[in-house]
Amino acid sequence: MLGVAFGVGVLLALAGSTAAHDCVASQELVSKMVRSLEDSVDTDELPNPSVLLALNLAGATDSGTRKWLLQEISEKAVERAQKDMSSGEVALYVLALLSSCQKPESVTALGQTVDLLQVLQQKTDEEMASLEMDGVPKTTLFGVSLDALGLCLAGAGGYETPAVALAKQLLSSESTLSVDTRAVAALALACAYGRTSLHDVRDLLGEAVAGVSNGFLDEQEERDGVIGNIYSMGLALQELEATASFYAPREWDCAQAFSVVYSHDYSQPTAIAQLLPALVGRSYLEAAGIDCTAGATARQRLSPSLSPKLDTTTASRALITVHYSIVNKLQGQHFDYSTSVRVAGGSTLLEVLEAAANEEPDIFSFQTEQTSWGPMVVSIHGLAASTEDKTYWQFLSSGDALDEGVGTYKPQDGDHIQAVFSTY
Ligand code: B12
Repeated sequence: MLGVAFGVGVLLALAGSTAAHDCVASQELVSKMVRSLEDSVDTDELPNPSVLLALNLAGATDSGTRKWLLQEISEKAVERAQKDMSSGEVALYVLALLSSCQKPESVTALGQTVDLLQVLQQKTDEEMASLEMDGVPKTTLFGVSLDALGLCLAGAGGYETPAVALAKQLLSSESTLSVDTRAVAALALACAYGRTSLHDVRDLLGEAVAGVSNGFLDEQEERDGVIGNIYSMGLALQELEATASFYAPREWDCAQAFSVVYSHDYSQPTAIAQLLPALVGRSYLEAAGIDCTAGATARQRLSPSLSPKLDTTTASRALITVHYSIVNKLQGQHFDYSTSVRVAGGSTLLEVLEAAANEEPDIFSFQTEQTSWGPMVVSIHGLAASTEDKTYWQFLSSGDALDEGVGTYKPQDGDHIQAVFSTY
């Protein structure tokens, strides 16, 4: 373990991940975000490893909620890791455990012990086998990036092959990877860069990280501080925090990037959890180097009942009309149905879908699955998304893909929403 701690220290220094600038959010904002993460912890839902990781990186290691979350994560790891968890999920569990100073290679709960690193290595191998055979991973390159980061930070083997594959994808001229994926991939590569002794590999990894960072800096300059969309900013900021030495002597106008996220009120726990580390000048790259004895910021946990979550004004809101279409031109029997529904202004898209399904259940019935980002629509009109075929229901407004899901997006009067069965 000492070796691991030393290795991580070295790679953090190499990657320049200590905040080399003044961009750190106010204590008030950090405390507000920590409270909102703590309040988001719901005993009835699956624990969210991103929340535990963020609380630890923000130094909020003294709360009861955090301890409960850690216990839940250990229990779910023992129960689910080998059964129904994706490689990326296992990787997030590994990062959450590392950031809690727990050994992922020996997670004990409910009278059982599981080696989560071995599970992660095995699942990463499956991702790589699929990537080599079919040109696409079993899940996504975002997942593979988390895998490489988890294995590398844990000091385990098996991170180098995915790191090299990710570097090649990042450097490919045909690459269309999202900002979110590029950010996590670059964090993984920065970790691998600090560990590998092979010069060729190091050069390749360094070139790919520099490419991602410079691409982000260019985009920030061109788009008034925005990199990707408001929800990719958290991971992009973490990447830029962590890779200063890869884009030196170029400098990062972090104040401009921070002003973009300050102007948005993030409410989803996973969005806050991806952003908070960057706001305290840290990144996932530091997950294995946390001082768990220091409860840096003493805080009172607010009772969930004190944080108003429900908008109770629905009844008095004026009605709006939303046009809604469902389109499948991809698989089996093609279809294209449209309707218009009246809902109270300020309703979520989920409420629009429910109204349409209530009016014409034979056509607009749908199913959702609870995820770390809220309800995800997994089936409409009996046609289900499939991870195997890499199909999903994509949501658009007037032809533009939404940057929020049905649980958060609030359509305007006259909005034309389309759900289009698509591939990714
Ligand atoms: C990969 C990915 C997808 C893949 C998931 C494929 C798969 N089966 O693995 C696909 C292409 C299907 C997808 C779809 C969508 N996505 Co997406 N996705 C991601 C990405 C890049 C990584 C998620 C991940 O793998 N996490 C790691 C795993 C281990 O964690 P997990 O919790 O198990 O991940 C699951 C959820 O994240 C879920 N999921 C993925 N995207 C979304 C979006 C929403 C709204 C919900 C509720 C769930 C969800 O799928 C994952 C696998 O089951 C994130 C980026 C990010 N910053 O997190 C965006 C991200 C979560 N997606 C986003 C969006 C907007 C969407 C869409 C709404 C886009 C659209 N216009 O249709 C749709 C969902 C529509 C629906 N049917 O409800 C936003 C969410 C922002 C927000 N505030 O809600 C993100 C943050 C990207 C961004 N910066 O805009 N996505």
